[in-house]
Amino acid sequence: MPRELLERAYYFLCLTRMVEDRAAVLYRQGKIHGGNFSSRGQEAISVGTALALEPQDKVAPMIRNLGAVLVRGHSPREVFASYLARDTSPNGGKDNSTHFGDIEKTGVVACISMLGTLVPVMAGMALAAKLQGRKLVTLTYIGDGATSTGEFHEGLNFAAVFEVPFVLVIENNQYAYSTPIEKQTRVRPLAKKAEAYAIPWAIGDGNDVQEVYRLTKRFVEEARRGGGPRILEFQTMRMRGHAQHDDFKYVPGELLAEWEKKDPLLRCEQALGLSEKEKQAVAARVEREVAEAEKDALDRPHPDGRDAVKGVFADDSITQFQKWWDE
Ligand SMILES: Cc1ncc(C[n+]2csc(CCOP(=O)(O)OP(=O)(O)O)c2C)c(N)n1
Repeated sequence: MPRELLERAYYFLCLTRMVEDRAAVLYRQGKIHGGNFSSRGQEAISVGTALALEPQDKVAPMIRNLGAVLVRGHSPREVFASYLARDTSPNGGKDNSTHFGDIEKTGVVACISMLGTLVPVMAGMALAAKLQGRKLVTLTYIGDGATSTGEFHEGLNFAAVFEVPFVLVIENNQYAYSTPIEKQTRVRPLAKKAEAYAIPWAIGDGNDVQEVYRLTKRFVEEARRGGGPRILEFQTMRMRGHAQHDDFKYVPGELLAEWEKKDPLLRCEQALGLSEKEKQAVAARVEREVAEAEKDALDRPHPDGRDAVKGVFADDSITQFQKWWDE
């Protein structure tokens, strides 16, 4: 990666980690309800892949892809407003996680919780783009566990048959909730599943942002030139529980210690050769931005209950609901 881009990657790696660390604190303070997820240890996959896309491309994040959401231009303000369900939340406070996007402005297609579903959705979007003659590529992510779902296979078969410009990124973080990969599938590497559909694949080090960027860029450009879909598998480790409620005691401590040494932020710092002073300067900038965003969200009220069905049902249902609410 050119130095300037690598510096940008480092900034987004730090920003992702700090936003998630602060969200975890807010969750523990009882200010965030529902789920609160962390991509700690795998931030380089979200950041490296998103940086390899062009502005017209579309990306659909899952719960461990905050880095991609931030790189594409959503602000920490929006993230905190969403987590804290404030009136400024992009989803109107309906979901207190990162299930939001803006297909036109940032090219982010909102996360769908049902595992595997984004594969056919993004393959379909790629087909639409192809039919319209638009040179855009779609990309989404999937965990090791979700490569066992039916939609993963159906979506890939569809993408291969119609030769659509779609890239699927498998994040092999070793565990799906408490299920280790050995109990999930016999196929190694996971990306080899692509061969069932004659899709080219590659594997890479998910904790090295430069490798993630390089491989993604290559596959995205091949897909853009009409080569059809591509699958990338990145090896990494989930360094936290499935969500905040999960103490992940089922993960051996030695395994975590081994991966801690391969921390993607550390690797990026080493690649850039940053001095202590330079690291502190980035940390101070990120800290300030995150603190401002958090305060901004906490200062906002929750949304008006009247708007609960806005964006969910057709307009006349909204009017009926609001009439009922007012009565
Ligand atoms: C179809 C479907 N089945 C089950 C779930 C519940 N669920 C949510 S996350 C998860 C584990 C996912 O593991 P993996 O795909 O490896 O991704 P990771 O959480 O490790 O990033 C499960 C079982 C779901 N959301 N959708």
